[in-house]
Amino acid sequence: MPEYLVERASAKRPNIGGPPPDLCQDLKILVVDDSPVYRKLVQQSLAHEPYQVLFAKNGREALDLFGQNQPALVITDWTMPDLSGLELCELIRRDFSRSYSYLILLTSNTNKEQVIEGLAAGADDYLTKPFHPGELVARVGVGRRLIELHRQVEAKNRQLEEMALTDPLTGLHNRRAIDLWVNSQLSAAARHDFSIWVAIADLDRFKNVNDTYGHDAGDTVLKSFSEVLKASTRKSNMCGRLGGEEFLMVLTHVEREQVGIAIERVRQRFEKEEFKFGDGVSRVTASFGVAGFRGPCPPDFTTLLARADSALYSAKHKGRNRVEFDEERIQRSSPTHARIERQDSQPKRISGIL
Ligand code: GH3
Ligand code: MG
Ligand code: MG
Repeated sequence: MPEYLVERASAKRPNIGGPPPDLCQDLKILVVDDSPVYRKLVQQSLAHEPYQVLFAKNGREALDLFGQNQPALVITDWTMPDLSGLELCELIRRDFSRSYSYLILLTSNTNKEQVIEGLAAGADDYLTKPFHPGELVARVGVGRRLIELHRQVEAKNRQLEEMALTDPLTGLHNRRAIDLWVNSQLSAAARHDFSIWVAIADLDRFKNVNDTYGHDAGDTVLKSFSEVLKASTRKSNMCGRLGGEEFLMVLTHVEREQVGIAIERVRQRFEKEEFKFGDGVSRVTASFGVAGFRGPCPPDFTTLLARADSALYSAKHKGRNRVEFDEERIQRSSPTHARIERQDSQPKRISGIL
């Protein structure tokens, strides 16, 4: 068995006053020392602590294990044959900056200048050899508290980031998330030569729903439409709420005909939804405006949106509850793309195409 095998320190002792057990199980400590004696001493010191302990006997092995396991804490010797503990700290800080690990230098060197150098290299703490087992456990405990705080802050940040990109009413992506995604997709579409379509959906005479049945009824309709959208959106595509009763669908890698079919399906599904407001059953419909692009020079998102919006205007103008394509040609980069950019004299009703 390799010497750096993963060892789980004994969990027989009850975890009184410690962190929640699942967090402990999660907490990995990497011990790096070329001396088998010191590896053993550290192992014995942590034997009754509920951590998962990994061992490496040199710096290279430590880096490999670090990459594979992302331990929360590292206890490293200073002087080793390949990488020094100092270099190891520097490399960890440089190459694994996404998540914080607490680094403890274990050194027989008591020279203060070197201690300062070690802390400057990225170590959080140091301990001199020969060490006191209780002190090691206590310092590991300090590191654990700090790492737990880090994890909480990271989780909170992720949550906030998610919230900043989500529409609270429908759980769909909000305008900001849509902007980020579409802009990255527009560049990718130009670089890798695939088509991209945006469709704006606007609920028809939605103000009437609010005015007749109240704002909560309006919200129910918005949520229902978002469910239809989610159910109709493939993984590679995206949908979101632009604001108010306007939604956006983005479809990539498909030709115009398939886009028409997909959006027409959304329109029909929503039209069938029944809402029990007041004494009776109500139905609401939506109108759709679509614009597409394919070629080497992507338009900016605002331009594409404006084209989809003008198609939406046309859908409203022609009686609502329908899908209209913007037929304006943006560019023609090869004959195969001509289908997307075809300029018809009259905008087509999708129901006519189907
Ligand atoms: P059209 O068919 O021309 O689109 O008519 P419309 O009534 O849907 O359009 P209009 O822009 O006149 O009205 C949109 C309404 O959407 C007005 C506003 O009160 C309502 N609205 C916007 N955001 C929300 C929301 O979050 N919840 C609810 N319940 N209503 C909203
Ligand atoms: Mg509107
Ligand atoms: Mg509307």
